[in-house]
Amino acid sequence: MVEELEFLLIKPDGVRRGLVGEIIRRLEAKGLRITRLKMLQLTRECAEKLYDVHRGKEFYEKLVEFMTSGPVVAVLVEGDGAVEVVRTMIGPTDGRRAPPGTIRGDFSTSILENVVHAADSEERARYEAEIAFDPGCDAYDYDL
Ligand code: 3AN
Repeated sequence: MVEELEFLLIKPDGVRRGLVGEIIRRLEAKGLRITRLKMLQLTRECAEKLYDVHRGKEFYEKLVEFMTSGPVVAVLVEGDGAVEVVRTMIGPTDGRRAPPGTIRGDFSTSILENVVHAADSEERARYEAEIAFDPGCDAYDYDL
């Protein structure tokens, strides 16, 4: 295995349901190093860039709508074989089919609202992290 970088996004349902701490706890407990962390609300343009590979699919519009419906948390981690490790930890796309012990298996019964996103390669992780950590992609409106 080689040292890798992996990008995750805790989706609006994960944030709304108060699962941010639980997900970060699991990543740290596994031994991954968190190197960047940010809460943001994706602009529509940036959500579309993030999901460019799904443009044209029947669920695309619903997906973009959902991903812009509330704040998300962007997480960059590093570790040995991080892409495969994280993809295994989150489980398959459909929460109904994801095995117990995986994040989706433990917290989701939906194929759309499945708590967390993770890049499927290091190259994608870099592409997606550039979007999520770009200040121009953040429409989060909050008062201190
Ligand atoms: P994964 O996130 O497991 O890599 P992808 O890349 O195939 O899955 O899909 C990206 C996101 O699109 C999923 N996380 C999910 O929110 C949504 N999605 C995928 N397939 C469907 C579907 N058939 N119906 C609704 N939403 C879907």
